[in-house]
Amino acid sequence: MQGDLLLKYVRSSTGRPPKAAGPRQWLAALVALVRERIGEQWSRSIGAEAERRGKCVYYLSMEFLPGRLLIHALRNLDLYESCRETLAEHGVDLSVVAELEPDPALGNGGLGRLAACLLDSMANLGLPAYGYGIRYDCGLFAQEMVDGWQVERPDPWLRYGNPWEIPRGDLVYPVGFGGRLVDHGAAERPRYDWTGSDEILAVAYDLPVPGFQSQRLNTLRLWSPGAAHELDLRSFNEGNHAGAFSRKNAIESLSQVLYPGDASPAGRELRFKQEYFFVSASVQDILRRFRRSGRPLECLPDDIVIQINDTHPSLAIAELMRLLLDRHHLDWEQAWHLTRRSFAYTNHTLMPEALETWPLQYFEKLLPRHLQLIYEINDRFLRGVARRCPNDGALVRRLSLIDEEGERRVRMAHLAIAGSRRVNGVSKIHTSLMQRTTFADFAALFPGKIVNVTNGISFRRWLHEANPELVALIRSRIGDRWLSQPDELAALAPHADDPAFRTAFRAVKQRNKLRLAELVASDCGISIDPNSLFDVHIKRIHEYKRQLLKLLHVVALYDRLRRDASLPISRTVVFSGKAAPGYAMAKLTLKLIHDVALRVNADPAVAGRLKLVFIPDYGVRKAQVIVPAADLSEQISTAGHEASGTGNMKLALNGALTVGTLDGANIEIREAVGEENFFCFGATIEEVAKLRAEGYDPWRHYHGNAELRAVLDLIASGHFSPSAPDLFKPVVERLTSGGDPYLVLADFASYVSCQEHVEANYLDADDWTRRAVLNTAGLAKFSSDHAVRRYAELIWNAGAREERAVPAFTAAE
Ligand code: 26Q
Repeated sequence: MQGDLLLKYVRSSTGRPPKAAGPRQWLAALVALVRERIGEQWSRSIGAEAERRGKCVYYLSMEFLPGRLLIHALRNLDLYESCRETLAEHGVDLSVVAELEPDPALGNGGLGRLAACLLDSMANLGLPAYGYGIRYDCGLFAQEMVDGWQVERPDPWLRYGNPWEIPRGDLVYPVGFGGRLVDHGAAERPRYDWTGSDEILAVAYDLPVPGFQSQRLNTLRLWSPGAAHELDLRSFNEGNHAGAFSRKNAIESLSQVLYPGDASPAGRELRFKQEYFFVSASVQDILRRFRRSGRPLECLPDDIVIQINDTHPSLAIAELMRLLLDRHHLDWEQAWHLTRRSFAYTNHTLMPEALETWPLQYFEKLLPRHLQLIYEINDRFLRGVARRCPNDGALVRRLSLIDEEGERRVRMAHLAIAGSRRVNGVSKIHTSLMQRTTFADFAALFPGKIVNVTNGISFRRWLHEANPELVALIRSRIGDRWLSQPDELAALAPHADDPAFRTAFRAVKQRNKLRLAELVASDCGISIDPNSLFDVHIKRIHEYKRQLLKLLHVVALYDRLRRDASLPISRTVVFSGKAAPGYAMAKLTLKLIHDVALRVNADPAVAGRLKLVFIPDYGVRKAQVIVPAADLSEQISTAGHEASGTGNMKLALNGALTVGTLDGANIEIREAVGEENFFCFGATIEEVAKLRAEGYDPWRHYHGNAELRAVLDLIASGHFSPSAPDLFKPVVERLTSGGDPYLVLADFASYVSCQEHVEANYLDADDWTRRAVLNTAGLAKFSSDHAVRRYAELIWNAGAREERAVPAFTAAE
């Protein structure tokens, strides 16, 4: 039946008979089939009827990493098997067709993938929601490795168009920059007009967000500077060709790349403009939809909530104030009351260099009205602080929205906290650090405002789609309700004690390992042993995530094997991840991984018992192959630095055991799966703080640990870079004379001895599998469905459809 329909779509959407169709035509037909199935749902979901029934959540994010949609949608709609069979009958492999779909890599890492998982869960729970972001022409760069050096290439994911998107020529908003302010009001009641600004247009493009077997289909709305792409014809006709083109280029640059180079002032200014561009269009769109409901503005916070994903969209707070004051002519108190109750802010990092601030200069030049509003917000806020804590000038300076030291800057996190109903951290420990350290003054001022919602992941994407064999096995034991009710995955735990189940579980893992081995063979030209321990470190390359600690361990094992070839080691270490283009130490780390791999993999003394591979161009697609195949998940950040982590959840869900520090969500994962099923090592947050306070000296570890010294000396000696013996000296210096800011040397001994434990445990394959099953079952509560329920209860005051009967959500203020 579905098969016939599919054949019909091949003809109607490609103009070819099925026997003449190539993979691109099959892709078009499959998309048409899915679109037809979800189109009806979609129009019902966005109809006014559906929206009136629930509070609408607007999720604003500079990043989205939704991954490909075809297989996800086919599985959600239960069409996967029938379509696979129809294609097979025509000699076509569905997985080959699926590879042709562009992967919207519109994000860097965790924050963007979290946005996608939360949207998935909101659709699954029937909660009306829109994601808002930018339709970047080039998403995150594609990573190529040339002799071990990262080379960034543009990823023009829209080259052949995006089969899923719907351009919304009817949704276009003007967004202004620059200009000046004119006061129109009377002296006691000023009213400002922001005039003369350079206006560009934002055009909406919609992508569907289907839920699992649910009636609800949500929308990811991405903004593009659309109609403004037109050349300025008048200027062109007047002979100003260069001027007309340069304006066109300036406008288009707004959505050209995600994270334009942060090193130059031009790059920073462009990023600032991107933030305002998408935020202004989104807030205008939100108000338009709200106005259409016919409800009075006072009801705004009852009907909507705007969740801002880190501070990048926090200009939305000033933008809503501007629209309420200047367009809808509310007075300040009303406007501020509505604004503060409409926003909520999620913090994703406490690292000082990642806390966003913008120079006042940018506001003066580009957003003068918003600067004025931020001054006013700050003035009123600080007067309130002074009333409550008189004579504490230091406190006022610490809380101010403006950092007065040096070049004056707006502290975006302070704006976000002041303008939100709730602020949340993304793991228990991260939230507690927010309350006790970075935002302690705010926590004291607004008790109860900073709350915790530990991150979660979509089980549909990270199990159902990534690991279908494991899903079939789980279904055979506990059915499939857990796909829509993930908490029920916990019912798998007793099966860990069933030897037959363990055997089957291990066989699935083995097949997934073979699949990864194929990827490694094709991507890296290296053959790896699927019977070895697959030890996986996959995430952005950053010093705090400590790829170097893993690498020192590899070099230590290598050195041991060189001395004693009979050691019972059998391990494949897999790295994957991208470095920020301007982050020299991260890039040098990649080169070191590459050079160590060359040496280790070729050394006859190692005899293949230790392999090191780096899989290039990490992203959602590669993750979906690596994650199901991992035995060991490396979550080894310096305690206190990883806000949560979500890769840790994906790997444990797929039956990897974790070796990890007590950081971020690792702590909660360890609690959930049982301490005995988690390999914990390293300094705790308190110990890290103490070490630093005492004046941490990496040399002490260098001199006190012979193996560590040998490892560092080997790297510094040029052993891995014979043609450029000094190449890796900066790495070794960073870890020694450079002060080792992320305490790699301090944790080395503890890490190596923990890994000995891992090694010994892995020898008992059956018991390892038992513990792997307990990891899968224990991850039940790290589903993003669970996280969304918590957001709904604690922050949004919104019930998912099925829960709306539950009374008494307390108002969040
Ligand atoms: C800041 C200032 C100027 C320019 C860019 C930025 C910037 C951009 C992106 C700062 C941070 C980010 C991204 C942060 C991020 O992805 N954080 C991760 O979020 C995950 C989801 O909550 C967590 O699991 C990770 O622990 C956290 O690192």
